[in-house]
Amino acid sequence: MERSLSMELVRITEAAAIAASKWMGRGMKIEADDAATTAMRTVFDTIPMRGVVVIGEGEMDEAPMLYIGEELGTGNGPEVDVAVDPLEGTNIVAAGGWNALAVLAIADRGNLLNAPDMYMEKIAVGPESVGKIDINAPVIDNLRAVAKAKNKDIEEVVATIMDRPRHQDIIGQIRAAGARIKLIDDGDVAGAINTAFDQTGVDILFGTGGAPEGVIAAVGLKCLGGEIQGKLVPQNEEEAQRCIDMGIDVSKVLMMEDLVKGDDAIFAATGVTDGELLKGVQLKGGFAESHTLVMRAKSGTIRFIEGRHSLQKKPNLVMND
Ligand code: VTB
Ligand code: MG
Ligand code: MG
Repeated sequence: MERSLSMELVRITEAAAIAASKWMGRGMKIEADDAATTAMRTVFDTIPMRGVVVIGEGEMDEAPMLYIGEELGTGNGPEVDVAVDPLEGTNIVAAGGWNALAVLAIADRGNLLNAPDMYMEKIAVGPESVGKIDINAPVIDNLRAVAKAKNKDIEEVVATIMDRPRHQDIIGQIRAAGARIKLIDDGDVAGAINTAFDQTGVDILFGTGGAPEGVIAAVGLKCLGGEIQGKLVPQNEEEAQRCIDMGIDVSKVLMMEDLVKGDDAIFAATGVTDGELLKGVQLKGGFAESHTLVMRAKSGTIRFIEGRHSLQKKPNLVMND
């Protein structure tokens, strides 16, 4: 995979984030998602690659989604698996909240888990705590392991978890252990990635969110030298059957290599709304500013890229609806 693809991916997530940002706080999550998806597809198809969507936004008849199996790119260049979430946090954008991202990841063909669209229980940490967590261990053991790895008292550890009734038990266990919590409304890709960046103040992610988001976060954490573990949590017979059909044993913990094989992978995310790690898009009258994180697992390079986009020269950036 060419390393120059990294910069091309930045152009894609920038376009999606700028398009979605137009809908911030307007209470219209579907419009925001459509804008991001359309922008993402438009830029993707100018990029020299032979991509196939393995983590996407539904099935073929659910256009305008980037659907699983859709081919992306010009049809020349490297053969890659593509995982997209054009707008990770549609509700966040609708409410003008925190941590919405336009995000995508690519890997060599066949290297991303084709995770079904269902829930995944997750635990994620940054580099210091790699190899020291276990999704099947009690919450307190994982908190102790992270505290030790980071040379902290357990009271200094910050866990992040989505604010959901289904998480009451874990939240109670974190509190009982004496650790602190950052509850988030949505967006566990940002939550997982944030554990690998000191400036976010977050040490560990717990909780159940989307399986597709788990695979995308795994690519990010692979680039960062962090770790995520996941377990699929089918909610009914049909979902359980889908796992069986895909040859996935739901009692098995999905480790980094199960989620993304090897290290030929790239992750890019542009902030749509402000977050701990990335500022959101700002529309400044005539231009838009964007903040993007792009990382390559093979080289371990992590870049923060600030973009300034002329809306005079590129009016389509905000007008693709
Ligand atoms: C999860 C999480 C995502 O939406 O899919 C969540 O992984 C949906 O959770 O990051 P609920 O079913 O509890 O609403 C996000 O937060 C945003 O896409
Ligand atoms: Mg989405
Ligand atoms: Mg999402």
